[in-house]
Amino acid sequence: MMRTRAAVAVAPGKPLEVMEVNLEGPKAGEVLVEIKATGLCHTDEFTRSGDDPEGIFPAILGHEGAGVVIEVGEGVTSLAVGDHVIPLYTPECRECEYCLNPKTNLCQSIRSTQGAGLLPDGTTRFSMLDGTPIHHYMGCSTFANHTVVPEIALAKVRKDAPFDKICYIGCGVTTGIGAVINTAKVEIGSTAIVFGLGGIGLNVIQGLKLAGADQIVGVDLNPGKIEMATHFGMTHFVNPAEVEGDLVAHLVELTGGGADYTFDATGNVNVMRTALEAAHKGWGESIIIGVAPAGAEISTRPFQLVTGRSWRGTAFGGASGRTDVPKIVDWYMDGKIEIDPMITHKLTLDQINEGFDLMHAGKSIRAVVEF
Ligand code: NAD
Ligand code: AHE
Ligand code: ZN
Repeated sequence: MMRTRAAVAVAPGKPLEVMEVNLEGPKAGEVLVEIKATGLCHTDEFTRSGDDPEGIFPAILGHEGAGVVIEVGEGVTSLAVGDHVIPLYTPECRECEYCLNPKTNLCQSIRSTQGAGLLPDGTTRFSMLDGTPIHHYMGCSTFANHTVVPEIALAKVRKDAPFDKICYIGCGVTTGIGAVINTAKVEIGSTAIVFGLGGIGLNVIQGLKLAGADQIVGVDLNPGKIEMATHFGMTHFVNPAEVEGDLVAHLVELTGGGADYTFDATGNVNVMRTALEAAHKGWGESIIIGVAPAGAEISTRPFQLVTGRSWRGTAFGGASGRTDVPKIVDWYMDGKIEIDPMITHKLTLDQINEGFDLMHAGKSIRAVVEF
């Protein structure tokens, strides 16, 4: 048992509370990681706010981290003390029915305990100093200076990559770029529309440029996002608040009949409908990335699908983390993709709630907490 500092989500809708917590050492198949940096993703805020139907409290949130292996539990063979790692909320056991099917990245080997805020043996390693158990979150809990993660949920990455940048590969970068490359499999010369130019949408844009898309339309209510999106490859910007008449009709005209690929990175179900309907008749594919509020449902006229549009979704950009994440770290180190401009704010753990304020104000792309 050791002590570490963590930002604890004590109750839904409450600010995180930074405190000392107890952390038990790694059991069989588990690894103790010292987190060096973590990003704040909109999904953390979704859970903190109380909107996530899967939200459990008290919990240590955070799923976009990077750090160093401090101790390995019994039977751990793929990692050693001193390795640099990125925790994976979508693990890769390489043995389950899902891992063995190339059509999905959704490893299910530990999904039930992970969803219950526990490690695979059904218990938690975190507790308050008075002994109250604290739940894990998405199997990662990176809003803590130290965390325990299953071996199958850690990608080993090169040691020369900076933690304060590659932590973002733990969710936003991989989700956005992967949605383009793994899920949509966008071809050179495609047209695309990206709804929501935040931490995920900008990475969709970066992925589209990498894939060789010709037209990349960005849609956002916040014109403050134009400069950054243009930097990453956006060719046209549309602010729905400034469009007179029907937004779908406007986008269909702008893309010459609808886009080959559209992406929702807002989590708003009305936007998801617009995205589907702005996809090209006959072949357009719309990919849902955004996480919608509890109870929200998507709808459209079935005719939209009958006439050849398809609706799809993606988690963690379709990436198999232990295999793909080290490669994305290489892409960053080789200059194939950019991360630095998107890390707009650096915070200490004590300032973590300011990161959520910046997110709400639309002022940050990614705020990163450095330990
Ligand atoms: P963010 O807050 O950084 O960005 C959201 C953007 O959407 C903002 O720029 C905002 O101005 C814009 N927006 C909001 N309403 C809009 C509207 N009606 N029309 C156009 N633009 C609008 O959030 P983020 O971190 O980029 O996350 C985006 C979504 O993706 C969230 O729902 C998050 O939970 C989800 N997400 C999903 C996955 C996955 O694996 N599927 C991974 C990470 C995040
Ligand atoms: N708990 C929410 C759904 C949350 C969700 O969709 N999570 C994504 C990752 S978002 C990362 O920022 C995911 O990977 N889902 C797959 C899974 O198995 O959870 C709810 O609505 O219940
Ligand atoms: Zn995320």
